Amino acid sequence: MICRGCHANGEHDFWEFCDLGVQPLANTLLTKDQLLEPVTTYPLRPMLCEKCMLVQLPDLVSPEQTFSDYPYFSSQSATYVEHSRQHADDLIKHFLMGEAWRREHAGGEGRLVVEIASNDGYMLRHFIRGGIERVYGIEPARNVADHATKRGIPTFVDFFSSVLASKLVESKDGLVTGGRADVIIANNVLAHVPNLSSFLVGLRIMLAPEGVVSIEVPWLKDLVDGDECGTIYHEHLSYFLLHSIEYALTGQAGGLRVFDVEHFPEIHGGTMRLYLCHGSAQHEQTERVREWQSVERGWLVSAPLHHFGRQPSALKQAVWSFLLSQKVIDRYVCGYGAAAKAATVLSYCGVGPELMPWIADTTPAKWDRYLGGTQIHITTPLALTERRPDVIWVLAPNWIEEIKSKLRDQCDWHPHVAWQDGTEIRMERL
Ligand code: DWN
Repeated sequence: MICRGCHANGEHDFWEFCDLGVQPLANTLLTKDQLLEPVTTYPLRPMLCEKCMLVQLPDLVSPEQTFSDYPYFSSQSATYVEHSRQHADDLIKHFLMGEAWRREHAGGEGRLVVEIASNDGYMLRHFIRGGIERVYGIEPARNVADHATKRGIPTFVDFFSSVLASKLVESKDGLVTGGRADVIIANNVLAHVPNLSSFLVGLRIMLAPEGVVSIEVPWLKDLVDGDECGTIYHEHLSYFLLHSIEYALTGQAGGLRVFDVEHFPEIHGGTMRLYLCHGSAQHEQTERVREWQSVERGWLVSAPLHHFGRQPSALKQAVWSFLLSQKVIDRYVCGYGAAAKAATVLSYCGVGPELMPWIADTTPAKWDRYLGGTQIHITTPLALTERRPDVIWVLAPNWIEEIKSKLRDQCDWHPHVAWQDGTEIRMERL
């Protein structure tokens, strides 16, 4: 194994982070006919690189296999849409209207914003609304990119890499007008990238001299402290600390530096947002970066990473005890939110339709499919009103407040709502 971050490859450089058994890909959503066919499973055993502290899975699955037809649409969560609107407005205010930008662009072609993994256009539409002259997305999943295109957001269907970055910067015609970007956004994509060096070099190639890259990625410290083993699945190849990203940036992918960092504990189980620029750019490093580095150092000394391996089996016990206790008193339990993290948890715990027959989800692309590895049916939220379950287990606990509020509006029979909180399943009356 070669570390994706620092390229360490010694036998003693890696340490097993946790063992989630063998599982199908989290977003394997089967049709009824496919239920009779074998499902391919892959080991889910992330390793920790002791040199750069990057937790990672080996490349077992090609990105094409995972992302060619993708059922995740960022716009499904109002909380996330609002978070992204504020993010876009902040980027415009701080980096696209300032003095540095005016100096660099006097007489130029206008501001350029590029988003990598732009999904259904949930974010870029705010830059178009904000009057930014040139905006485009890069999204590998054609079915998702089509939604963005229909919304009027130019979207280039491909995986981002150093080769693609050079091609796009040089491009003179067509959808992409070429040139270097003033702002590059890469939210919830770094974890999915097999060739991290090529990705980071691509950012450097594509970034204007005083431009800014804004990256959001789940923070490993939140994953560990919050016991969130559900967010470990094959799509997520890497689990980052700021430390491991800075390590990668000083290696082969050098040339960029982190100048600011922010924490969003409520987004996707705990997200860090990093701001990067060229090493020679004028953006000064903030005090927040030094504080963050020191928090991570102190945390690593307490060695929590070495204890995480116990978390999955503790969660399995909690899940079984919750489901069996409901079965004993004859309560009808359904799920809500067929998230990728739900697939990991249910598959690892061995939960099937006999304990939870269906999951409601607002995403049309998931309806009438079965969660691979569990064979649980996914259906529309209308099923809640029709079947009036006693307990609704929210399987996307990262959006618990938003979902509870929707359920309060829809479920006038006041069912119980359950959700995972670390290694516990909490439950309350709606
Ligand atoms: O990196 C990734 C991220 C950030 O999101 C991906 N690889 C895939 C995805 O992970 P996920 O599937 O675990 O994400 P969510 O956002 O936790 O998924 C929530 C699910 O719940 C979606 O299927 C949409 C659904 N949902 C719903 O039915 N009603 C969500 C909300 C908020 C709702 O109100």
